Amino acid sequence: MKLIGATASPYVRKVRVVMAEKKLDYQFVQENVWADDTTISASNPLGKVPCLVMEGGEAVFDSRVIVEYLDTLSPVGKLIPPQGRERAEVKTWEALADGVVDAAILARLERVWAHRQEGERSQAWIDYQLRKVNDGLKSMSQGLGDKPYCSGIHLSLSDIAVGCALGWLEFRFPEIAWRSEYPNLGKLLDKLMLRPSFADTIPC
Ligand code: GSF
Repeated sequence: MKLIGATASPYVRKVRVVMAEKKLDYQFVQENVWADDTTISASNPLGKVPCLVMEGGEAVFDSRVIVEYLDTLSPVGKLIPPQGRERAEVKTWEALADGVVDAAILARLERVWAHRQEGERSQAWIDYQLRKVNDGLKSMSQGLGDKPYCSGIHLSLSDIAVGCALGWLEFRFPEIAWRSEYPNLGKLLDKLMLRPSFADTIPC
């Protein structure tokens, strides 16, 4: 399997952490999707990473589809419960964590996207997206409470998605003081960082 991605991307990191936790082998091909000469659309017509390219050349995207597929490849370290309420709970945590990142990326692009002129940037839009980030962080913190993991009693995709979202916020939005406001989220990320899967994929 070939994973097309970038080391700064939280969605790509989620896939790489899952690969490592499941002890799966893959080739990591780095692609700058923002470069004018990117060839990502040959694999993913949406022009986004991560994109998993299978042995036969078929492409699988987006990150939620990829991690769901990877979890079926090996019984090692099951990350998504097979059915029912537990499964819906884990997928909702993933949607929440990804949603926080989606909103933060929209806010960031409004500020930094190279093809948007100064007068075209909307502070109201940035504030609107950052409200979602703050509400999402609050909801994550409330959902985690004083439990060791976001859902269930073991590591699951919930923790991986939340850890990737928090790690990316720390990287791109150091001004958001989520660690002081939500110490339980900081504790979770610190615990995740002790795992090689997280330590080896720090956003850069
Ligand atoms: C989001 C992928 C994405 O936006 C997923 O895979 O979960 N829902 C998708 N990837 C970004 C890279 S990053 O900001 O992490 C991307 O490839 N953006 C390029 C573009 O044209 O939006």
